[in-house]
Amino acid sequence: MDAARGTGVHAPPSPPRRSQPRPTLRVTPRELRVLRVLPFLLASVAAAQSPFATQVLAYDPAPGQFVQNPQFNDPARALGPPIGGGTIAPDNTKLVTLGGFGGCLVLAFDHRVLDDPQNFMGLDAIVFGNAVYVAGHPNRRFAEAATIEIAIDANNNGLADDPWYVIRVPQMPAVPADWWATRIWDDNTSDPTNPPANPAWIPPGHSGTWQTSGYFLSSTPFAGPILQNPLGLTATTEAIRGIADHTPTLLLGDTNADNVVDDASIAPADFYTAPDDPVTVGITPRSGGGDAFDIAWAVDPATGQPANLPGFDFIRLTTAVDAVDPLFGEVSAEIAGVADAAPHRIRPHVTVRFAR
Ligand SMILES: [Ca+2]
Ligand SMILES: [Ca+2]
Ligand SMILES: [Ca+2]
Ligand SMILES: [Ca+2]
Repeated sequence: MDAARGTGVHAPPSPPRRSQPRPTLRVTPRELRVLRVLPFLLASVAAAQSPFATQVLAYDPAPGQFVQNPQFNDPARALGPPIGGGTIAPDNTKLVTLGGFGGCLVLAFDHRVLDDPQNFMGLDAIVFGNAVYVAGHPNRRFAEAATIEIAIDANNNGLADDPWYVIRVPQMPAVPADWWATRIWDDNTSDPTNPPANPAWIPPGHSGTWQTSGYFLSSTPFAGPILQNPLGLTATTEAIRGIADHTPTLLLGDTNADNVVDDASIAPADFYTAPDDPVTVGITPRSGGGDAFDIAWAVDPATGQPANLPGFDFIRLTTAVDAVDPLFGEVSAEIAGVADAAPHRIRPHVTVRFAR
């Protein structure tokens, strides 16, 4: 910001201009080489316009209470920056529901998201949902888990038809494929053999019998609508990380997670690209919240071995729980956006000390 603008402070009058000899610009051969490539460098920077996902490649929600609701079934709501509601109550104005188990969304960026060691804690991307703390308690959340998978456009055709690698959640088995599961649905709501039991829960475009698949986070702590830290209510370390719709999305400009905006002028592209430390309970100062992950956490689901991806072009988010709560309805992830994390925005654990 230009602090002097509009303050009524006047600059002193300029001295009369005198004709001066034009300075000679001296450049070394090395500097000349840099100047020659500068226009190309600037053009490549201009080509990467958005730190947020820009394209929906697929959207196939599983049955759920919001899948026919236009407020929640438009996948374009996952593009661009999220709209956060804070830690107590979500903002539901910019979300897309994935519905029940196996419902999924595939997004792309206008550039490759890189595994960048310059990023805070090596965290490369952030997924935003509408999770909140239960009564403000950071170890108890209303959270509806979705697994995160990433892929690189290995065959370079612009399509997400390449191998998917799963972001490893600590609770997953050594071979994540062991938790891959399929759920059968049908549109006969009077026959309890296959869900759903409510015709309003059938996603548009589906009829007869069909199925969805995903990694099934079957047991405690994931199954219910309230997700509690397995390390206990006084824990300072997160036992769960690497899933989406787990950490609240803060109000834009709330730099200390107290639901009061501190910096009303910050841009979403700055605020929602600063990752939260996913290992520490609570939200890192100056982060916008959401669930950050390191591309290095991605593994080959068939072997459990690291995928060693240099980056990703596509991200797939899939509801990973299969539960219907009598009060809250089906447990289904909602997504508000995905960000490419910005390097060096946060250094909360680094204290710079000068030698005496
Ligand atoms: Ca990384
Ligand atoms: Ca491809
Ligand atoms: Ca605040
Ligand atoms: Ca955290």
